[in-house]
Amino acid sequence: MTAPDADADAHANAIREHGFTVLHDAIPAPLRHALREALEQLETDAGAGFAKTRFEGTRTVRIYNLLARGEAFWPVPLHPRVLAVAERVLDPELLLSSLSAITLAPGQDAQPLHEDTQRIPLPRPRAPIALNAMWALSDFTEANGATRIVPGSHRFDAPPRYGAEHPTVAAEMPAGSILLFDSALWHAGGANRTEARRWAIACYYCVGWMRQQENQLLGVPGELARRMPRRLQQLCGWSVWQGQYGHVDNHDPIEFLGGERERPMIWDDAPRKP
Ligand SMILES: O=C(O)CCC(=O)C(=O)O
Repeated sequence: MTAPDADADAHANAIREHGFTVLHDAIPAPLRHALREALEQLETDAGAGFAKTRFEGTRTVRIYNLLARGEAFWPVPLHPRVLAVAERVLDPELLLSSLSAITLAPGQDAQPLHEDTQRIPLPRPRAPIALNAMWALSDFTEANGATRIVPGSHRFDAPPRYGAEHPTVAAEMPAGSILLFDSALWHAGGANRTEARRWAIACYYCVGWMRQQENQLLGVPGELARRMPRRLQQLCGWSVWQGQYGHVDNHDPIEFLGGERERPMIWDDAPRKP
């Protein structure tokens, strides 16, 4: 059961209707600064360079698997306002599909138009199965590459032809905002025509019965996962969806981190045959 929350209901309805919504003043300034510092440090430590594909952006620094790269990133998937909306739109037992930094440098071209679930062989339009939360760690402007979206396109009966030309609007928002959108929405990163970088973290959730884009159970070492807040462990997949999917020999994965299973398997509840 999700707790009553009129603000979350309104944002969830906006996503269902328009495909997106923006949470303003959602990232407290100290958290935003801490995230920027952590990313800058990571870039230095890891010597992170530009990605090498047109999709990822050849003047874009992408850092994947952020949960494993520092506790500074742990609050991101747990953001209470975002989670309240995501649980409504997707599933109370949703998963973290991926968590990555997408930093556009000056000169980055526009990304090819796409949607993030376009390989999933389910007919469109459909109920949302994945949701993106784009955290604006700097202002998002048309000029610096704000994510471009096609409002209402989550209802189209097909994904875009990859890289197709189509009218889009720039999801401009001040630093500290979070753009939430149904991953079936046609979208793309914009072109950065300024002299400054566009800083963002993409926090991508999916329904609990879907395979995650990043394999969190392998990507996050057990000794780190053991220290995570329980909700974050669940989001990574240290849990069993509906008491059925994700068990290991009838055990909840959380037991492998030293935790206790929270409920029986679905078949433990099933009426026993006489
Ligand atoms: O950087 C952006 O604004 C969007 C990135 C994106 O859509 C993606 O990489 O899938």
